[in-house]
Amino acid sequence: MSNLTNNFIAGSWIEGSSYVANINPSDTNDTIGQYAQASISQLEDALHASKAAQQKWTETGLEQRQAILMNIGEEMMARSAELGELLSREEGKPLAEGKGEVYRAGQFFTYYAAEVLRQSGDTADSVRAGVEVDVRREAMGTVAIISPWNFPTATASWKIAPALAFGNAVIWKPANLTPASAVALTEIISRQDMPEGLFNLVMGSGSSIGQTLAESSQVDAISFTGSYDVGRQIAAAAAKNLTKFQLELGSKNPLVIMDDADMDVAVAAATAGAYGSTGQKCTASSRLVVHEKIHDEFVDRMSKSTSSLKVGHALEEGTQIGPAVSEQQLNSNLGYMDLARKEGCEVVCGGDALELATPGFYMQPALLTGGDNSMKLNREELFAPMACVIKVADYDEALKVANDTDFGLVSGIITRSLSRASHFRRNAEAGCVMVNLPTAGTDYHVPFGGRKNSSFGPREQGQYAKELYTQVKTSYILAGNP
Ligand code: TAP
Repeated sequence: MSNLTNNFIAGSWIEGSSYVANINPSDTNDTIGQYAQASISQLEDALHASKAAQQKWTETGLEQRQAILMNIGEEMMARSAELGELLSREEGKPLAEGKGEVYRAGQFFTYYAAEVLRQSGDTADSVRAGVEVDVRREAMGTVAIISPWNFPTATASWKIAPALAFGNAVIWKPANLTPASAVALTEIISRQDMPEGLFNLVMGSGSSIGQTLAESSQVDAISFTGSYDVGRQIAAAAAKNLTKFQLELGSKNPLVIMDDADMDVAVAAATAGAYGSTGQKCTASSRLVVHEKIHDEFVDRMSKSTSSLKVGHALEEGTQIGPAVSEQQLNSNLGYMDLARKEGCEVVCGGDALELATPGFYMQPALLTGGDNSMKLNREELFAPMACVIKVADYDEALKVANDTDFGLVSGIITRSLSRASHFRRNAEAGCVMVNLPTAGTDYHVPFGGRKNSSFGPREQGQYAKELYTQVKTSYILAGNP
């Protein structure tokens, strides 16, 4: 077998017990490489090495730690064109999105490089005379990071960067569908002057390596992004060892479009939110909750916008919608199209599989109308380039429909009314709210996360990340003669 790529364990690139092929979803004739699958004993080696390395890392000067994170971030930004192309080749998102993702991932490292130096704690007098109190944060120890394929570099980076910045060792299990991006990031990290074993890449299947990692008593904290079902398994595994954990899971984000909306803003936000990254975004808006007064005009304009999107090979100039990430994902999308028809929706445009010049998992983005919020289509996460319009009579109904979901990651509204926007912002049952913006598109210096079944545990990103990656210690010091 040629083009073998290995895991990075205890400071060395280690051959796998087996290898899996990484196939380009835009062209299934293109095999990107063969990627190592770690054995359970290799995972144990990584866990073992992480312990001593983490101890050394806490003793590493802050400026060195800061410089290492800065180096990683700057290299990623400088190489975003090259690494973005690799990401788009294996994941299928259009080239501009792939490059943008790698650049953003670099920004997570440079942001957390700065956070290394933001050292603060509390001091207080004890209630006992002559005793002082010192409250500070310390690293958790070894952190397990389990990440999905849809943002293979950014999601991992917003976990790895704070984990290292706050003094932890990392064991990273990326998704098996996007190993090339994981290896590219690891290769950059592997060249840094860090203790051997501080950062470990253990590629392998979720059910084997992922599950064993989550169950390990050697892990001090777990950060997981992925599906709701797997998230519950992680939670059960973590609970057995009382391991601290955080979950970012599924979603069913609504975009409300009111009768006073700027129609250009509404169509642009709905198009970007519903179809960007082929709908494979946890922040995608698959429910378009539209006021009846502007329903027909919106559907007409949205139909034109949706039909004009160019579906194509991720690396081809002009492509706006790439393929689904895998055959399984495409079949799931087409299954949801069948369900939409069975449940009584009208297909305004799109929804069919496409055959293009290269064999890939292509589908026309679909716009559906006649939707009801109780339909299975409007209850389950699709992860597809599909959006369903749900007609409502007024703002109160719109808010009710928007909140009527088991999930709560992002909720958006398009309106010119400040009072409606303010009311929506206060009453939307979601972790993130967007006003006159697409539901997708968040920053790196502020918290990110959801409510209900979308998230569990501390928020990610910005300074809030320290809630997962650190633990608080309160010390009492007898300072002098009482
Ligand atoms: P999952 O199937 O849940 O996979 C996520 C990761 O978990 C992968 O690395 C997977 O490994 C691993 N995994 C699978 N089974 C496991 C187990 N039993 N124990 C430990 N790890 C296991 O999700 P996905 O299909 O990759 O991603 C799509 C889902 O992620 C969607 O539901 C989406 O909403 C969610 N997502 C959420 C967010 C946020 S921030 N809320 C962001 C992006 C995606 P393998 O795939 O390699 O087997």
